[in-house]
Amino acid sequence: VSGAGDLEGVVEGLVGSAVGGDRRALARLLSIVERGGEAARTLSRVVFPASGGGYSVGITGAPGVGKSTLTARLLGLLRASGKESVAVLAIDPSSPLSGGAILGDRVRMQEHTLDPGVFVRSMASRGALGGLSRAVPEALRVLDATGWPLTIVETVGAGQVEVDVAGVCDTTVVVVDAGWGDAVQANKAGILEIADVLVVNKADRAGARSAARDLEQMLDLSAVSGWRPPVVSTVAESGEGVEKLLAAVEEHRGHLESSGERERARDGRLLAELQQLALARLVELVALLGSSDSGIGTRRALAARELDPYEAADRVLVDLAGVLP
Ligand SMILES: Nc1nc2c(ncn2[C@@H]2O[C@H](COP(=O)(O)OP(=O)(O)OP(=O)(O)O)[C@@H](O)[C@H]2O)c(=O)[nH]1
Ligand SMILES: [Mg+2]
Repeated sequence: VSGAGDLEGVVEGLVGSAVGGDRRALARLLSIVERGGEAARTLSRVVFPASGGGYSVGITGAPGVGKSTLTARLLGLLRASGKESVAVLAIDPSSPLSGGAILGDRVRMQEHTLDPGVFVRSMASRGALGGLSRAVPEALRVLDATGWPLTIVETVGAGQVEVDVAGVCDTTVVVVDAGWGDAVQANKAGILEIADVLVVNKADRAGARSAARDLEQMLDLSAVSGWRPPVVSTVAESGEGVEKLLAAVEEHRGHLESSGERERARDGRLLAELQQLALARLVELVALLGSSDSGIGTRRALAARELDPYEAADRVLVDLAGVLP
């Protein structure tokens, strides 16, 4: 790829192929999103106008609680109803070295890989600016714009990254398991606050009932107004309770759509994205100013006590207006 026009042509070609059902083209587009940079910006510009109608369901929770097994069950149910095609993004926020877990997910999804109505892809952070919290909403828009009206996002782990990533979905499902002794920890990580649906998986094990009871009590205490997250018990291994989970997700979707909350939340997420991007750009530009003539002038004036730090900061911001394209 030599020039900007070429880049745009290549990206548009890939998008066209992906819309036509070419999975390798779609996979390449998602690699572009993962890598970030100029190609990702071009891709964002190409797909954005055609995105916005898709629905996303985030599934998050501590390692090993059964997210992939649940996801595979949900895929089975959704595809059996034959309604729409479903994409799955498996997100690994940890280092690329932990690729084993992702491979496990692929194996688990294998029964669905021959279904043309299912697309499964894992994404890892490649250290790009903003990392996964930038890449995931972009990946969702690419899927949305290329004909995938529903995406399930599985996030491994239980930290701030998961909260951020799960927060970009329309409906967030938080999974705990029956042996749940870390209620307080999950609460600390803010993971319960982002839940639209709560799942106690491995309900075939001792402790499932008390885990569900604990969750209900926490919900009682948190005095939510509006939507109260339902608590669903499942045995992902056997499929028990998964219909109820799907019904709870659909009920939440119905609630979002009838209350107008879906658009409000989506606009709010776009605003947050804009703020993040603008801030990251600003940090870059301010750092660049240090070596520019006007930046050096401002620093001299500061050192000479001709400007105080507030005035110097204002001058830096005014100078930026001249730097921006
Ligand atoms: N007993 C029991 N085991 C389950 C159930 N659901 C999943 N498992 C098992 O729990 C283990 C982890 O399941 P996964 O679906 O890979 O869990 P995960 O949350 O996707 O794990 P990571 O992606 O590694 O965080 C596997 O050995 C599953 O077979 C269940 O309902 N009951
Ligand atoms: Mg998994």
